[in-house]
Amino acid sequence: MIPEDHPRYRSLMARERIADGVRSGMVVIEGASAHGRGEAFDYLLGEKSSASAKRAEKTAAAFLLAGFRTVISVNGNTAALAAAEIRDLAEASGAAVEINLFHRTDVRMETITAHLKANGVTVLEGTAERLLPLSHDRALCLRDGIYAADVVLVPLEDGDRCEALVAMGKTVITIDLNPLSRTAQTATLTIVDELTRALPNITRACREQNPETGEQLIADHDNHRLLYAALQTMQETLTDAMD
Ligand code: PTJ
Repeated sequence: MIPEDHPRYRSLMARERIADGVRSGMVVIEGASAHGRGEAFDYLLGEKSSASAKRAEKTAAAFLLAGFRTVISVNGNTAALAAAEIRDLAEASGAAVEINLFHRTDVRMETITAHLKANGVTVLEGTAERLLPLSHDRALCLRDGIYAADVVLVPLEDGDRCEALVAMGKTVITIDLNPLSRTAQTATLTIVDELTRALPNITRACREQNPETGEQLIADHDNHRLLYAALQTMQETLTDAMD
């Protein structure tokens, strides 16, 4: 039992959710390692949403609201950490939700689907086909889901699918605490922020944003600038710590 007044309560609770996810079969053991890498980068952000991340989150809302067919792609870590936040974002943005796993098994697909549904998420279901040009199981997706989408949100992604989706002409938004990852470097829009902070910020922007603001955010979007700003924030944290 983690006491609420523990100074690292939020971080420890997230770790608990990942550990529970491993125990229930929702999260793969590799997902626990991915989470630890995220935690390390979050320290460098001061565990808060930077000004550039907040701008990225508003721009993500603009892309999602402007999309013709938008899909939120959910993996094991995302489901374990943020099922309720995914539900709220899907409702606010009108995006569909599809499960896409790197370590795909039928049992994991069923466990994650049940967990999302229990949290009020409507999950796209059907027969997945090998529709993406990838040699692993992330190639499997729904023809009327990720394959047909013009805008896809891929939180905590592992690289080559992001590249493949961009090459297919889709707008790919990622949430990744590591600004140096292949996903972060190749996505159309990279939100360098922690998943459970980023999702509510995007949801709020979807609820509040007017179309003119959205159009302007998309027109001004420059992912290189966002990545540079995230690295600068991390550098400032390190410099301050050394003073
Ligand atoms: O559930 P599966 O089978 O699809 O597998 C999911 C994992 C996460 C194991 C798989 O996608 C993977 O190996 O991912 P990577 O390559 O480790 O990339 C995950 C990225 O997410 C890393 O760059 C982490 O820094 C980042 N990350 C981890 N936790 C968070 C995060 N970013 C934002 N918020 C987090 N909570």
